[in-house]
Amino acid sequence: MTTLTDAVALGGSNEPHHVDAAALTARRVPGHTLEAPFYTSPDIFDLDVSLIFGTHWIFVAAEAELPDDGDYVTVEVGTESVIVVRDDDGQVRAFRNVCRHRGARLLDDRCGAVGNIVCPYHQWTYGTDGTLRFAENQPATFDKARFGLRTVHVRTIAGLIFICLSSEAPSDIDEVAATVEPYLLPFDLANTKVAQQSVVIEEGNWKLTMENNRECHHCEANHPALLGAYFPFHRFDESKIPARQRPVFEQYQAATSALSAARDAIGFPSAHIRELDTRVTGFMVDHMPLKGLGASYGAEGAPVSTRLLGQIRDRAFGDFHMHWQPNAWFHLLSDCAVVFSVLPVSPARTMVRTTWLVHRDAHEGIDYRLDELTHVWEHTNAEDCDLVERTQNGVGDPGYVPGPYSLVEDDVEAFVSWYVGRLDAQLNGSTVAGT
Ligand code: 3BY
Ligand code: FES
Ligand code: FE
Repeated sequence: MTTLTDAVALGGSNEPHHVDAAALTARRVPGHTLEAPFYTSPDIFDLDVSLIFGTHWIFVAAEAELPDDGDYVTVEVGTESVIVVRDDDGQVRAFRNVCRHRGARLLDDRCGAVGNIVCPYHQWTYGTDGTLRFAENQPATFDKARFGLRTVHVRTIAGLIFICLSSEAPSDIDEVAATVEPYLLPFDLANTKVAQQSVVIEEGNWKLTMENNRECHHCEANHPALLGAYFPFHRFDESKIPARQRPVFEQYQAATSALSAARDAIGFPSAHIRELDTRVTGFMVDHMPLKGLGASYGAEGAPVSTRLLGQIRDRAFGDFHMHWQPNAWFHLLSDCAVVFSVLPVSPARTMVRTTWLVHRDAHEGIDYRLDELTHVWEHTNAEDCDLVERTQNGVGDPGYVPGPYSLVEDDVEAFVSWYVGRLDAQLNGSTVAGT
């Protein structure tokens, strides 16, 4: 029997337990959820920030969030903060949000616009190209050129901005960009504008947020609004469709054929590419029809904006989506795009930033209504937020043991196996360079 005195001698129950991450990854059982420390331990959280978020390409913003020179967003990953800013020459650049004088945080707001970046402490002043332009009371020998902001790798792909915090970024990004651009460019996201943005803090580990996103097994019971738009069994094996869903499945099959014709009409690529756990920069692209009118997230599949995006000509262009490891998913429709960036806050807190994009010339109240545009994902996000919190509560309970994924949770398994594989590779000191 353990007495209270023993517990205190052992460090007390409130002391953080240090975990052996390498042992945990080594004994992970494929096809099963992770062991509890992956969702609860501060040690694993620190490793996730440094080895997963710190060394991979993470999605942070749409270019439409920075329409003008000097527009910026700040990106917080654990205790790290990055400024993503549009420079005067129109280039998107990224810098550590840390002053080169005595280390003060430079910008506090989540987004804004600057002429220069001025430190609030002693007013060291940096250009949007990161160069130090002004520093008072320095000796004659002071060389401003040595104290520019520290740069962070940044890469835009078809209007989507990705950063990598490590000194050496995975090199397979070129190959991935070349593969996904033919799918993304026809939507011309660079010529969209932000119609709405939401930030939700979920009370759960970031991996639970991602796992939840990677399956629609929970959709029928939890997402009434989403089910107004989505068939709940995209890519399900036909033999697994229950009898009660047969009639809807037949509508899905007809809509899939129509979508294929719409794609062919504009030469849009048709291949479903799934490289979720087979490369350093894991991703997946897929295209599925929508229910009812099949156009967008409006009632009965109705459009949500009068202005079609890019080269899309057929309103019934379904939902093209891209999943990105470790932190993003994207839905591109004929008249809007909804992009999601997930950032870890603490072991049991995660930020989900959702951005709704419409054609740059679409006017609110004339071409689109915000409530119609955002209805599906405002509801879906709130429902997913509850599911993530519910799961965090369960996996943090001493009664939790890992459970098996179902046949329709293969993308959850792919996310987890990518994560475990990448963590393991980094713990063993292998190179981060892409294959
Ligand atoms: O957000 C997603 O992409 C997945 C698929 C549909 C709903 N969801 C959980
Ligand atoms: Fe930024 Fe001194 S810390 S100017
Ligand atoms: Fe969901």
